[in-house]
Amino acid sequence: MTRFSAFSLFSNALGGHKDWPEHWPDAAPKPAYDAIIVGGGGHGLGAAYYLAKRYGIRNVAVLEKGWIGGGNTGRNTTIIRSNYLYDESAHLYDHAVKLWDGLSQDLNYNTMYSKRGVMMLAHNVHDIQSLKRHIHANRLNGVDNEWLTPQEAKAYCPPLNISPDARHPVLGAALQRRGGVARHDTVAWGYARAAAALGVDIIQNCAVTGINRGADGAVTGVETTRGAIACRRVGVSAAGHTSIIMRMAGLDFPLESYPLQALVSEPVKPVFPCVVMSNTVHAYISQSDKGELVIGAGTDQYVSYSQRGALHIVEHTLAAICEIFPIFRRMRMLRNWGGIVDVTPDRSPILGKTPVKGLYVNCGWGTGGFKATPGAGDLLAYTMAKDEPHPINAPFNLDRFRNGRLIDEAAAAAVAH
Ligand code: FAD
Ligand code: PYC
Repeated sequence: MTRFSAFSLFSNALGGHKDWPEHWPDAAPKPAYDAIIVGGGGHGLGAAYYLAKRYGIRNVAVLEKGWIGGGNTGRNTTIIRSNYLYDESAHLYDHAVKLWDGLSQDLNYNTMYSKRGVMMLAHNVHDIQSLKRHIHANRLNGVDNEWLTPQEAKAYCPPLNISPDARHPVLGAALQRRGGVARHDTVAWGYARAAAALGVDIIQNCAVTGINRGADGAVTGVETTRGAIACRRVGVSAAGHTSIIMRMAGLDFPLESYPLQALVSEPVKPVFPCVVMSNTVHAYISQSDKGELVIGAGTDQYVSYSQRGALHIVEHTLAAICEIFPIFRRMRMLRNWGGIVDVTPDRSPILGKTPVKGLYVNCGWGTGGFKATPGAGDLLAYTMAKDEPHPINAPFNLDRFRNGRLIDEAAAAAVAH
């Protein structure tokens, strides 16, 4: 039934954990866990690991409806960077980039994080102004980012076509040298193995179908496809599906779910030394250690929960890639796939407490949450352990959609929204 049975231990649930809170309602089942995380992606597994490692909360279960890492964590193009415009975002994403740095050592698992540089292309005057604004804002926040002329961009990435009569002329580029890529599934596996070693139960093929609440409205546990589990602290980290789960607790979330797709080419020898993103034509590309060109497209224009995107979206992406890198025109594509991303109105995540006591949320990372994986896990763990947000994630609260303190990062990604 489970693919990784070593992780799938119900030991805590069956063993009858003794330390339930004193004020637990008599009629309610005693809590089996000190904390439950819904969603076994990198963020959820990371949160479980940090709960155990940093706060000694080891009696934790991660409930995953499919298999760990089978969601967006295993479907993305793995771009890691922190060149976001606003102060709040720079702090958030740079916190994650700093954690990526020591992650392989921390987990004793090679995440294959490679700081090969992320270059964002400018094709018109607006791009130049916008990218330079990002560069200045980033540097004020201590985040590295620098401007390159077209010739410097080509020297950094030789396959780039900088001919002035190209269809998408390159007028310059912003380069974050600390940016790069990692190997997506290693992150899920690394966190899972390290969390399991600290006592966390990872339960696959176990979808959460309901959130139980007591007379005072606080969380008392979850209903799942494998039975009810009592717990007073539940963190939801179920990218793409958050609004469905929040509705189980009577909450409406400002999220829309869209398919986002990517594809890889046949493997070739090393030819592409960095990551290139074009925000204007919605295309991004790198080369994996297996040799495949990893190419990402934009989101579909319609909401959907299907894990595949519309064909005309990838056609547009491939046309743009072939114009910018004519060297790749004869490459064959091997496979493509999609994930479901949940997007907020300001394209920034929601990470913190919810109006329901004991219910915490990490969502809305949209097209850009892989880079945030260690940071999101770390901050969700902090918020759940202390029942208050860390200063880094405090601005990313739900209230901002009521009080208007939005953090609009719509220009931060190369992905069409
Ligand atoms: P997931 O890995 O999706 O984990 C959530 C888990 O919740 C899933 O495994 C799901 O099965 C589970 N779940 C859902 N409902 C339930 C339920 N009811 N009960 C139990 N479990 C449930 N980000 C970047 O930073 N850089 C990129 O280059 C990048 N490229 C992308 C390209 C594509 C094609 C896609 C789809 C996304 C991309 N992203 C990128 C975004 C990034 O992948 C996500 O933001 C990130 O991986 C989210 O991680 P997660 O752990 O929150 O989600
Ligand atoms: O956020 O860097 C990013 C990204 C690249 C592709 C999809 N998201």
